[in-house]
Amino acid sequence: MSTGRTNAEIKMQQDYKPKNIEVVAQQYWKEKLTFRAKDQSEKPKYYCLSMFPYPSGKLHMGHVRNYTIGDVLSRYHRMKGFNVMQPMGWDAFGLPAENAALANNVPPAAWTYSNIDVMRTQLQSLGLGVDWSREVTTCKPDYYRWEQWLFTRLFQKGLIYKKTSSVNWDPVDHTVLANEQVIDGRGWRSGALVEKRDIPMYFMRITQYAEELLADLDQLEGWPEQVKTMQRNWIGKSYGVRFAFPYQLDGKQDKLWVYTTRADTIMGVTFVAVAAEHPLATRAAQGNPVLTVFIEECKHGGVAEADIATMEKKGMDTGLKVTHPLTGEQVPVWIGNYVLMGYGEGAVMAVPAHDERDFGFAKKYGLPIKQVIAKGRDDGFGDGSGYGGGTASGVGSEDGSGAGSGGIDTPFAIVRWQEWYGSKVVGVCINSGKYDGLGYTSAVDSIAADLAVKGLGEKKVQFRLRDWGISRQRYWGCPIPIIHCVHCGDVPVPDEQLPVLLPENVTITGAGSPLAKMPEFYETTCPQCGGAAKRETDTMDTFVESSWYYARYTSPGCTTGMVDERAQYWLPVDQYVGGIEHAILHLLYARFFNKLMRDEGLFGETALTSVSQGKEEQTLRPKSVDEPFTNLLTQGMVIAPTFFREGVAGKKLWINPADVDIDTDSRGRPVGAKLRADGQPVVIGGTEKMSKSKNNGVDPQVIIDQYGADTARFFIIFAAPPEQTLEWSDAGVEGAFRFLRRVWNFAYSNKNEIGVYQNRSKQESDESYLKALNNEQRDVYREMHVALKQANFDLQRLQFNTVASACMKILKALEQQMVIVTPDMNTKVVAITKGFSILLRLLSPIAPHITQTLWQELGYGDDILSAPWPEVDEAALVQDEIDLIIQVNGKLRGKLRVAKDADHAMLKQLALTYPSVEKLLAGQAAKKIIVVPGRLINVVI
Ligand code: ANZ
Ligand code: ZN
Repeated sequence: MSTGRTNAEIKMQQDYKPKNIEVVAQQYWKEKLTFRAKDQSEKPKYYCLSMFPYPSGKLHMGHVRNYTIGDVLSRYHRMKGFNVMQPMGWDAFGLPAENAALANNVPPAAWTYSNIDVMRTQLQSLGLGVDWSREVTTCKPDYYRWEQWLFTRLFQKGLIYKKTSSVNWDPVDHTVLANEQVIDGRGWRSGALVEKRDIPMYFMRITQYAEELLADLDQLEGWPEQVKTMQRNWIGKSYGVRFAFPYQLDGKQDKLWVYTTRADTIMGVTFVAVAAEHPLATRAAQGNPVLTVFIEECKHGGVAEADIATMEKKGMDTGLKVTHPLTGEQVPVWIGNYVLMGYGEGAVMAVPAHDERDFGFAKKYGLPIKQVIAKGRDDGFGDGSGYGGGTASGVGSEDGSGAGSGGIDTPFAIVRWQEWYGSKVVGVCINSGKYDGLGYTSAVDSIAADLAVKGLGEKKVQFRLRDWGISRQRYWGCPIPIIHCVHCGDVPVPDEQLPVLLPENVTITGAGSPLAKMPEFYETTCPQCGGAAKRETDTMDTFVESSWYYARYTSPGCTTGMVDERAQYWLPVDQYVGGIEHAILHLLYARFFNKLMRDEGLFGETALTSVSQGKEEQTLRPKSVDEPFTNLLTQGMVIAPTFFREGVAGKKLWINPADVDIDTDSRGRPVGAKLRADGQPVVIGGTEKMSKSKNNGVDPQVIIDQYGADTARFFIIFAAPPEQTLEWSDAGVEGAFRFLRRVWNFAYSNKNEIGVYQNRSKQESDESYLKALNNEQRDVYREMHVALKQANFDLQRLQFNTVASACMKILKALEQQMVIVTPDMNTKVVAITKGFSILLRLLSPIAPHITQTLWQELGYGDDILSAPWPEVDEAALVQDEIDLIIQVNGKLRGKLRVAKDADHAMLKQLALTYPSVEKLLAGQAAKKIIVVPGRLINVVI
């Protein structure tokens, strides 16, 4: 551990100057290739991945938090003896580059690459232990080439197919708009009313993996429950009945199919509701202008499911009637805007007594409501407690919360299904003829059987999950490798013609995709017949690139495929760190891609065994990699105060916190704020997520320039546990800096003592010194190890904030150690040298630069990262002496240190001879002596 300096006099900088030392430490890591991960090792592997950034041009605080957390984990595991890999890259395709191109007249490629250069430098200045030799840039052909390769494989397998689908069309700009480019139903640039257009698009058959994507969530023990629930709801498996209402129209017999999860309520149907796009709606609108107008209106609503969930319920009678399959009654057919064409059959049996959407609809339009499920205690939901929450009910929204559930004021038991396929009984049928008295399961069974006899229905499992439309009519994305031939149809681009290169030097006009206007791009020949053919000009959804980058990091430079055999060593990712906003789509798509790649045979089949740290330990691996991310940490948001002034027409002008001075009252609470520039007051808004729109972002670069990366990192880790919201505080940053400066100052004041010890420790054992500690020194030594023990425990459960506070406690203990009066300097030196070495190592994942520098300067060693993780001195934790409180008549009179196992007779004796007790007794005998073991002795006189 010691570098064996011979010169006792250690020269080091007196003041903590983060700028100087951080550059030096970073240079050291760079030269030593410290973070270059080895694809083979005797150590167990630890693949630590943080979600890669979109190269917008500048790091924001959310990035800094994400990457600091990942880096703490990486460095900690490294010191714990793992073979660590922490890569970084760029999610480089996407719309903002096209928007920036329009605004600044630079090609998206040039804009993106220059942003990457800026952000790489910023990331490096944070001191992240990243293996940059594995950098992935998704807009580069060496990456997307393999995405195209996989596309062609999936296309041939039928896992990618073409289908006509609706998009947002801007009739003025003649372009397709992404959902986020539609603002209040209008195009973001043109302001024109957006229309829906049907165009052919490519879809990935993710529904084929729905069952596995759902089932495998159970094996993800290292994922937050909340994220798994959101995924389950998104996949939305439901068990129900598909059945038909027969009808006669235009002299023909036909059937209107519906899907229900509540077949037990079939006798309570009072109308049927169909989606506006349903063929029956179209048919009913023939010659009915009012209905036609209504249908058009419905079609103008958003395409997103979430919009539909929150929309006001609207409907219109079609005038058509269908026959109830069990009662034979005539039932009216309505168009309802809450019915989705893309789900189930695009039609529902409406049971207003027991479905809240139907209920609202029936109330609004005066339709009958017929109760068919008994309410009250026996149904278990009589108090309304069973509504909503936690099931896949309602229409899934992006946050997975479901929609529209919640108690409403109704006399009936409106119940969403709850784990009904388990044992839970939802209610008992009433007013349902032969089904009266049946519970949920038996009612559904017998109703499904009766429908089946008539050939009108059967039980059906259904998923909410839709196939993934990946075509985008955009330029800055991965070209879809398809060639359209009039003779041969859609032909995948052959391997030897990959990649289909995206031209990088283009002019973006905002009207239509540039690719569709470049004959040099789209004119080609058919790979099958050799005739003239046209290349597809759509590109892929950028979620495709982010679905497999984690795998590509394992195989940098691989030119033979998406990955090579190195993937088998590194996968799955041991720890994934990122924002909760990706809880559904990104994580689901990445899980899906993992399964696609596995089924393509890319992860091999061999079971690997490895030797860990010299031990004959067998790391058993599954036959192949089923899931990409073993553990998931979703970090909380970074929030900050907001400030504004009212502008014209009440428009808020947001002011950056950095430009504001805050006035506080005597207790430090803010009472007002002024703009520094003009000294005039500004309004204090709420504390909100750092964002451009509220102008409350703190620029990480400013913090790094002013205080150094270690301070930024320490503050971020200290201020909140990783999963929780972190409130930005300038005072907190100051505090972090002051702490690190104290660490530096402590090192500087004790550099020579520590230096002396480093030389001597080679000859003498520590044991004797530790034994020589006096009581006071021993207490402080123990405090330090108690803090270390807690920190090691907290590291295991990812509570890094308390690790930071343990570092503070240890420094305090060391400072105390220094001022304890003792004639024996040797013990003091050994205590602080060993103690400071613990502090430096514990602190190093959080503040890597200062700790690396001091480790070297004080002669502890060359590279702190290769030092062993500090372990607790368990012996120090055992307290052989304790302090007891001494009371006289219940009043505190002093403290007494005794041997932990002293018996009562001994304790009583000690209490009576305690000076202040002796004085009060004044020679008299005590009436009684009460001993509370481990706590106090009360002398009654
Ligand atoms: C009658 C009923 C009665 C329903 C009741 C629920 C409660 P999940 O569970 O999400 O799969 N539904 C079916 N297709 C629909 C569509 N295209 N658009 C909107 N809603 C649709 O949802 C299944 C339930 O959602 C079905 O069960 C149906 O309403 C409705 F007390 O049928 B139910
Ligand atoms: Zn052809």
